[in-house]
Amino acid sequence: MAVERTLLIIKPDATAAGNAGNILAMLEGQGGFTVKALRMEHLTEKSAQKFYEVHRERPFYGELVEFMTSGPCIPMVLEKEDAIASLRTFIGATNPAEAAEGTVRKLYASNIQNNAVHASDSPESAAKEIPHFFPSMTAEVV
Ligand code: FUP
Repeated sequence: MAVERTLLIIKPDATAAGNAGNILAMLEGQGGFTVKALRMEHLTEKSAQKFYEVHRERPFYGELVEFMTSGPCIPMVLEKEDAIASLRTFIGATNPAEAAEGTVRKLYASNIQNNAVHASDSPESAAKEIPHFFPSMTAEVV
């Protein structure tokens, strides 16, 4: 299986709750992901709107943008073999009520909106999302 890069965001809820360190330790330790880039950033409305553009017609889009701009978040680029799919499994289902035991969202998410983390859902998403936060980087493993 190929080594890949993916984008993870520790969302404003988990950052404000002081869970960033524990989540990062899980990702690096048990998850075996390598951190290739990481930053803390308070998203502007324009940036959050662009990031979640695929959801702009969904009823929760406005609230999602409001939540994502409510405080600082911590975007990072993670690398590992099969990183994209394996990170999605590692974080658990979007709705924490449906997330498997031991996943990041089971441990740290409050509800379907305040769900602690985001992870790219496909190679196409990773290719767009990595440069959104890290303009000098791509999804290509170098
Ligand atoms: P995911 O890829 O797991 O982040 O989930 P989705 O692409 O389905 O949804 C993107 C984000 O929209 C989720 F992280 C949270 C938010 N969302 C809501 O706020 N309400 C909903 O009913 C569904 C999703």
